Amino acid sequence: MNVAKKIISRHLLAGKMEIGCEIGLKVDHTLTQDATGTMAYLQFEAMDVPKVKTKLSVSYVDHNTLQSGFESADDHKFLQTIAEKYGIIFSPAGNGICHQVHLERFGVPGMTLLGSDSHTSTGGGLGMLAFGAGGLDVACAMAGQPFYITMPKIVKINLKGKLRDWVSAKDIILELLRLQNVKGGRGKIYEFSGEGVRTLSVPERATIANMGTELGATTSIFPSDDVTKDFLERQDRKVSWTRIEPEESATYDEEIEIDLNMLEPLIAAPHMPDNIKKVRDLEDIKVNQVGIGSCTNSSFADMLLTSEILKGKKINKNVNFFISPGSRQVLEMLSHSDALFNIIGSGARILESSCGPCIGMGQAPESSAVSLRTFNRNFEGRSGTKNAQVYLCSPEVALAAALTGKITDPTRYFNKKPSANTSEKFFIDDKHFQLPPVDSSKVKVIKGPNIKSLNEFEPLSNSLHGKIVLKVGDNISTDHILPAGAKILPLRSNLLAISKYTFAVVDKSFASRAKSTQNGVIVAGENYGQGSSREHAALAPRYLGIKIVLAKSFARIHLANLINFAILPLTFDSFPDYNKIKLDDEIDFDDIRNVIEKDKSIYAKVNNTRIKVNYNLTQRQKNIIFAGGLLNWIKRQLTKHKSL
Ligand code: MIC
Ligand code: SF4
Repeated sequence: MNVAKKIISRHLLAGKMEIGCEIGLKVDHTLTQDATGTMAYLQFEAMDVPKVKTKLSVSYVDHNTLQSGFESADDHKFLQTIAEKYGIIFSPAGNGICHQVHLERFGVPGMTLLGSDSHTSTGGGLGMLAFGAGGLDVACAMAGQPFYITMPKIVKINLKGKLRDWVSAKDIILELLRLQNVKGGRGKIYEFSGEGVRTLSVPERATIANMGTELGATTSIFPSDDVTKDFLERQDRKVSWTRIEPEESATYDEEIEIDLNMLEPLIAAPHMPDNIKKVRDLEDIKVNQVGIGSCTNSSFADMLLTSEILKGKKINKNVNFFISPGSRQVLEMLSHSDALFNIIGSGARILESSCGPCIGMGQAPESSAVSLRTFNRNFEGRSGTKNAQVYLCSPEVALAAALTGKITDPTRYFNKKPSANTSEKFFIDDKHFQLPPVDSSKVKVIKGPNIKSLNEFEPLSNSLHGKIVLKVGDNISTDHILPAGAKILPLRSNLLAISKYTFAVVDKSFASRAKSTQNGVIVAGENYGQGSSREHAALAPRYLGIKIVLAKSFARIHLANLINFAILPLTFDSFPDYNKIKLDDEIDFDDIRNVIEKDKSIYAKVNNTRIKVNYNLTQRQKNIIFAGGLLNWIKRQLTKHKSL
């Protein structure tokens, strides 16, 4: 067996390890972050389970840390108190970005991790089988339910050779994005293997596993080997280590080879992570802003490299340069040496250890600015400035641009790479994690006025007379469906308020139009819902009356979120039919519930033609849709269980 199958087989609760079959996995760890966490814990609370049933659950505060009003601070207080009540570790604002901190202090090779954030896959850098999911799926896992996925193909990424100086782990994942694109990873787990793996540290592996999400992959994973052991030893967590490597005779469903010696610095140009170019082909484009941070590139090694390069130098006067270290540990270690001094002295702006600019929480670039970021997503408008040109790159490329003021190939600009010593023991300071009390009977959960109760949705009706309220193209991300940013993120606990921003960047009148239509249908192209795990991108449309999304294809997490909130995901049987439908068309689905129950074909009536549409739902998923969503269904299951 390969590494992925070894871990799947040890966690398999339902289904068979056959490609395309639905499998249910036991979840060992969960993580939430504050932007998705409030909803997830409200849902968990509604399940009426006294304590979480996982081995470990951590609630991180890292996204909404700007606190420009009372809303986010209230959310954080709610998260702190509900964590105490249900046996969850609370990691307050300032501790760092969930994925970086989980890797440092909690991750265990061979275990499963489910997180209400799409980049939970970062744990794959440590040999965890780690998935991003909607908050409701995470709530179910905390209640002891299996996590369901479709058994993916396991693709071996065979890394040969060794990276040259100034070429980095980020370039490996950008190369994979060049080869496979933002939908190439759907239905796949990327398992990294080969001699090149041994040359990559755990943080470098984490950078790669993190951005596997941009390929649409189910997840990405590395073996747990001597490099992993060394990392855990230096984190004072040797006991967590076990060796997990593929068997000699391990087989894979596909294989891709990447020769690390041949790689050169790459960059993702606006506005998609797969719009990959060679840095040397874009040289001389003027740069206005550079940022180093986010869960992709904010490790101690990334920051130390930044310090070594910036030592005694000055950032170009036309560049606004900021860093956000990934965790308190990283920041504390930088401050123990001259490293932070070098960075500050270069003219850098030092931001909090949080997601910050990656999710549009500050540092919006100037109009039409070129911004180079070491992040993982560059969807249009995500930075907070609609016409900004955001590029994704390695810290090496970012630093070259910060010094020269233009896109610059670091292999040609810099001399020998400085040897940054990252082999020392990490600085361990766990006192800022808040452990739940053994007896939580007196804990009072505090809910501020912005935290509204959950909405109930009615089950799918027998027939649906709908209207097309939106028609969009390929690769629509959840940032298009429900944008983030400093203004909208604080409304994540208030569905009524946040739903007004649904599709705001695509069509400002969408929300009011959909609400007045009620039986709204959205028509979309391929890979609908790529990107983040935010279930609000399904919840808000559902709240506005959307009952069906008819697309050419869907992204994994969003598809699950649609089902969880009883929006029926349908696909075109024949892609040219997409062209037969336009905005405001009436669309009829006769006897649809019955048809799905009996596994018959669905035909939609639109513009006097019949269009065949497909659904690919397991019995479990049908039950969820028929029940009006996962929460209704799970509550029924748990009640049944209790009364037995
Ligand atoms: C993101 O990077 O888009 C986010 C913000 O981390 C999201 C989660 C969210 O929308 O709260 C994600 O990646 O899942
Ligand atoms: Fe935070 Fe950005 Fe990572 Fe999302 S991608 S978890 S917003 S740092």
